Amino acid sequence: MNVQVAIIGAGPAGLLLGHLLYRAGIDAIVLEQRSPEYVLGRIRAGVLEQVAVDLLDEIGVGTRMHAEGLVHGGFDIGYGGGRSRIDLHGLTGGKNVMVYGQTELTRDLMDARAAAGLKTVYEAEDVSVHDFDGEKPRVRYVKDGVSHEVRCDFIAGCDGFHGVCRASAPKNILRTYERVYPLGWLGLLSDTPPVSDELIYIRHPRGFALCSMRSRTRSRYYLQCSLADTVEQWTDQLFWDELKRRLDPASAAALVTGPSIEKSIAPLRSFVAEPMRFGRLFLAGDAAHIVPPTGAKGLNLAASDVRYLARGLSQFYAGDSHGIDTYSERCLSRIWKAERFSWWMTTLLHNFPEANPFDQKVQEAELDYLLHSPAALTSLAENYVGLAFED
Ligand code: RFL
Ligand code: PHB
Repeated sequence: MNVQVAIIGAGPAGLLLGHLLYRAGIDAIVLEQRSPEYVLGRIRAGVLEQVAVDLLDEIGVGTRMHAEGLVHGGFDIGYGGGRSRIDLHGLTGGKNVMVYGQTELTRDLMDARAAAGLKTVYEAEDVSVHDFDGEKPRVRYVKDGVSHEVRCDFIAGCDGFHGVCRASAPKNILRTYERVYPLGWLGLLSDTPPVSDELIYIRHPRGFALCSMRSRTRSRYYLQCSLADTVEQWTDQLFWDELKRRLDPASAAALVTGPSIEKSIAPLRSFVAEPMRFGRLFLAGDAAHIVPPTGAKGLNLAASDVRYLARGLSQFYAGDSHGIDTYSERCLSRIWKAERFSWWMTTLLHNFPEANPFDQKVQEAELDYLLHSPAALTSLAENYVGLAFED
């Protein structure tokens, strides 16, 4: 078959790009190696910046998000047995974030794609990308034992960190930058009311913790854990007991516990691949970069990448290649700032096994400075709600 754009991966980046292109009148196919149920079963991001909210509105997919999502104008930092509120709204001149799960956003995009009759091939096996150094790239895949070939103008690699697109980029051009943190996040989802109306990020000598939510009746909690830990070893009871130890006394007393619906351990990593374009192959989202989840930036970066890519491709079909020629550079300028912020927030709030007493004192001083400096608080808030676009 022939299409203008072949999108590899039906995570948030691929589905969002698919719909942006559809709205721009560009014909695309999405190839995904997993089933829809598997994709929806991955419990991940929860916080959307204004840019992601605006994009969903732009493509007419924001109705349920506005009805069910929770607008947050601040969050708390728990420290030294107390809590300090970061007034995002006040510090940024009126900006907020939207708490709406990645699962729900993905479901909305899947539904919109199906309603528009757009083609998505789930459980596509052995996806491979070819000839993207020329003008007529090809993508091959196998579905139900039958081989297929897609001829296209462009390939969008939205296939996540372990995908095939970055792995197919020429090794002499691809450069990667990486930091792996010696710790993980153990996440637990439960149908219990959140402990607080807003998120709480906690620095504690026993390790970081985060109280988040999906709705007024569904909570998402995280605990810093060792990478050697297993989910089986963390019974629900152990999880709740440990969370209570890391919470301030008032929150610990208010915490409602219950059976977990999901539990998983995620490693923490910072990673950037440069450039993000190889001829007619573009990388977007986790395929090109990873941030540790502390700054809530991963999904938002995926949204900003595909915003640039969709605009660049629309311009290309209107006769102007400037947008795709500057795609990599413009994305990376935003990505590195989010990498810096996510690394900083991770360093500020976690308990690093290799930290010596000096490191710990500096970390405490940094937090103390932050919580008492309007300038530092403004910088935190500006980054958390999302940096403005340059164009
Ligand atoms: P995804 O979601 O990984 O989707 C990639 C898709 O590509 C498919 N795929 C292939 N398809 C075909 N052929 C192949 N060879 C393929 N290889 C892979 C995969 O099956 C998958 O469906 O990447 P995408 O679309 O770039 O989206 C990125 C986000 O998922 C990610 O950045 C966020 O979840 C990160 N993240 C957070 N981001 C936020 O903005 N705010 C948050 O609050 C937030 N919290 C989090 C997070 C990530 C977490 N984990 C688990 C790492 C919290 C956690 C715990
Ligand atoms: C989440 O709700 O899953 C979540 C929220 C904020 C983060 C990371 C994850 O920084």
